Amino acid sequence: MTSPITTHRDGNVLVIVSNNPPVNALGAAVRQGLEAAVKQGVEDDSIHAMVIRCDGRTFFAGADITEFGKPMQEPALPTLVDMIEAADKPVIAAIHGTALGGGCEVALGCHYRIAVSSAKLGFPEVKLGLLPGAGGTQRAPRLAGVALALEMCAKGDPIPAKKALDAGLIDTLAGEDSLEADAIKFARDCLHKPLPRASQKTAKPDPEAVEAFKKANARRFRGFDAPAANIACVVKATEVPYEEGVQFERAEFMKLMMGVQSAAQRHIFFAERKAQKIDGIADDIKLRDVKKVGVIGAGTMGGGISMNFLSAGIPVTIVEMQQEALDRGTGVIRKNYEATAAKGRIKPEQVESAMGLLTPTLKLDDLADCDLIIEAVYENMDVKKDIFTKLDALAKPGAILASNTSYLDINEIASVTKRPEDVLGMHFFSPANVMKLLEVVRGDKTADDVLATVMALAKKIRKVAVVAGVCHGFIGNRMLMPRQVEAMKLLMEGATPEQIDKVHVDFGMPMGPFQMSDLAGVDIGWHRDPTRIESIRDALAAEKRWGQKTKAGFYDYDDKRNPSPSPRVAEIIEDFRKKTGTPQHEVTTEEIVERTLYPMVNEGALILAEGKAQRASDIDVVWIYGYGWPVYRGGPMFWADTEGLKKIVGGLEKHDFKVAPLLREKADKGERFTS
Ligand code: 3H9
Repeated sequence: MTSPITTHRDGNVLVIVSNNPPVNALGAAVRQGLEAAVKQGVEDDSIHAMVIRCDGRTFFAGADITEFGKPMQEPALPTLVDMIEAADKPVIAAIHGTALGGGCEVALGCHYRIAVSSAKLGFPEVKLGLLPGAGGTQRAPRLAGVALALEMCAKGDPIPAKKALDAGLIDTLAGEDSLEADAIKFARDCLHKPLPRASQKTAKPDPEAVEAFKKANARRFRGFDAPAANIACVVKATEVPYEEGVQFERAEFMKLMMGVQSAAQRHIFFAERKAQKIDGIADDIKLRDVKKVGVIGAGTMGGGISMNFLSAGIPVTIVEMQQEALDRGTGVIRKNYEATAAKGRIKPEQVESAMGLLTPTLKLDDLADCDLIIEAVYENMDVKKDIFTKLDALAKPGAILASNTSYLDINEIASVTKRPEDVLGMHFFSPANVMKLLEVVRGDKTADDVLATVMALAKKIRKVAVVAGVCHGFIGNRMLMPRQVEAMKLLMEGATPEQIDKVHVDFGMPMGPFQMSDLAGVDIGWHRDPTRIESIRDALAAEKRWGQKTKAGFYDYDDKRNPSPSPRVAEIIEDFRKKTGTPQHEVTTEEIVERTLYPMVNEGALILAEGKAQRASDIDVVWIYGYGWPVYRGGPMFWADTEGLKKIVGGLEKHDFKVAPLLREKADKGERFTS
């Protein structure tokens, strides 16, 4: 097998090149090739300096994650990085693309670093539940100071080359098209200078920066193990010599690597990428061109949906029925962009360029030249059918017609058109410009190229897309339903909204079922007849307890929307308990978990067996990106695997749920949903 590492010479400089597509991950063959090449450079007296660079789209993007959990092949990455640093001739890292994780560690092990200005450097290990385990937590603070090292290691967001230059992580910038030549020239300039070794520098303690960092990120880090371990390692670098620091780093790395959280986060890394693949459709299928998008409805959903395309530079025509609603909708879009600009996340001119791509109109006919039209009006089958009948008459041939419905039958909607093959669901999650999930709903007759086009488009607008089949609520909302039903039953049997919500928040969800109802609106789906009170929800809705928007729902809210338990809600619940004669018992945390979370897994198994999700990991992606399921628990199906499917079945049986046959089968066979 040919090595991914090759070398060539430019006079007395040895250029070491990695070519390991797609991202130059530092797998065994790369590490072995690098070791051999550096050894050659050290031993050959006619070589005076070395340059390490990569072919393809990026510098090393990190250790090869697929090797984790398998037997280690020598050399280990930490050994290799130390060996590079120990070389007695200048070694220069020449960086383009993204130097990430182990890749960034290789760069920091080199004596000097040169990068093109479009390059980025970072330690995303924390997002995999890990920490930089090849000296990164020890070298980064020594080179760039504690504050930046903490940002990079414990948060995991990469920094641009210019920032890295200012911070001392790289030494100089190279031309975009002349990286190798500039690196060789730089190497020659370094000859005869003392060799700077990051491990030998001193990292200055900065306890104030550490405390401020912890405080500022407490919410973000809630529930995660890896950020604290990253922080501990960076702090350690300020306290002990390098040799001792890396031992500490190694021990912390191994602890995380063996833990469930990292396994869950790595599962999601691959699950997210796998979700893009559509079973039975070739990767090279010809896609339809989507140059112009139409959105029907300028409400919260339609506006948010439009922003995704505008931000990606795709023109949008947005339609409303009344001028006032249209003005309000476009006003909200502008306000959202301006707020983002005020926070410094986009430039003021980007507000104008995005708004310049938006065409508001009152005429549906103005959508005639759109390549994709997304209907985002309220959930009513008759209304949707009426719109699709009109769209069928006006849309150009080949245009993709999508509904943003969150529950309704896409096949039924498609059936009113003469082109059901062009129809599918695009279920965005609110707020649609923020939430990353997009459920792409494949109708019975949806054409392959239509589905593939929308999946590719999702990537362009930075969504994580998952293919779902037609069923009530698709993947996400269908699994939400049994959870909501059980939560209401538990209220009737003696639990409080606060108690149930707390169990969910402690589990790692951003909010519990009742906090979610209050945010979404208790009146959603309400029959709007205050005299008809058949449930606790009806009673709340009748009293205008519609949630946060009316400052009262399952909780009472103050002016800053801080919730507090509501005595009135307690009364309403008590009243219902009495009226229905529901037997009361003390509800435990265990029971809440078993009755609200286990049924979700059960529903997931049904969805899988019916083929409404392509794979269990897709279900996990839906729950992570659409509902804030804690990523360190890997999604409901991965979580069920870690709990043990037998235990889930036992819990369901204990509470008289009908166990999904697939779940029972897997539990009986000792199998898992996820690999
Ligand atoms: C680490 O370094 C630990 C060390 O500190 C210590 C060791 C002792 N390994 O994302 P894409 C695959 S931990 C294996 O679609 P993009 C990916 O699965 C690592 N495979 O491309 C996909 O495969 P497929 C720290 C990897 O252009 C394909 O490459 N590093 C790895 O949108 C294309 O990926 C990270 O966490 C990997 N490291 O984004 C960086 N990376 O085509 C992780 C990618 O079969 N990677 N693949 O689906 C990324 O963030 C993005 O891939 C990157 C490119 C930004 C590089």
